[in-house]
Amino acid sequence: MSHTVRFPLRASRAVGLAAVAAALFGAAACTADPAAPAPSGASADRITLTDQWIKAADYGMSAAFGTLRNSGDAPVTLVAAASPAAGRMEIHEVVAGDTGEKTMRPKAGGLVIPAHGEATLKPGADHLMFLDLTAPLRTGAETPLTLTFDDGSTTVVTARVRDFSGGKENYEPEAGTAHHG
Ligand SMILES: [Cu+2]
Repeated sequence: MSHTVRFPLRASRAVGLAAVAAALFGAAACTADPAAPAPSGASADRITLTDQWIKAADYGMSAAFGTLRNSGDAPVTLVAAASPAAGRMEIHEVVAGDTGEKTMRPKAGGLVIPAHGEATLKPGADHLMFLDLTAPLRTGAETPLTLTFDDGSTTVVTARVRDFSGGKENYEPEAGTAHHG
């Protein structure tokens, strides 16, 4: 008597588990949809970069400059930059070294753009450093710059390469390994 009851129970439980498994895999496939857009962060929407340009260079290092403006009610911090023209990029500041010469180094914590204010990137001061150039930066060429802000949001701008003979700061030796050039 008990046998005839148990078999149908086991069978129906197995079917039930299979149905649950199918439902779980179905849900996982939906959430992993690569076409789903990333949430757009607010910081990137509030920042504009104008008058942007990059110093021409044949190899090694270069730098990008311009004016970052923040239209928002809260400060925004630029935390990273990237470009296909550079193996890697850093946000730099320029400080006076022990002997008075200008030395550049990564800006700790990134570059803050004040609420309803601006941050200027210029030779001899804050700049976006190109390290390990992937190809010569020729005058007149354009390259995209991807800026990443504190909330993870990003914006892409195009910058043109310009001739510029100034801004030859030294690179603080202990700050990195890619200071050749
Ligand atoms: Cu630099």
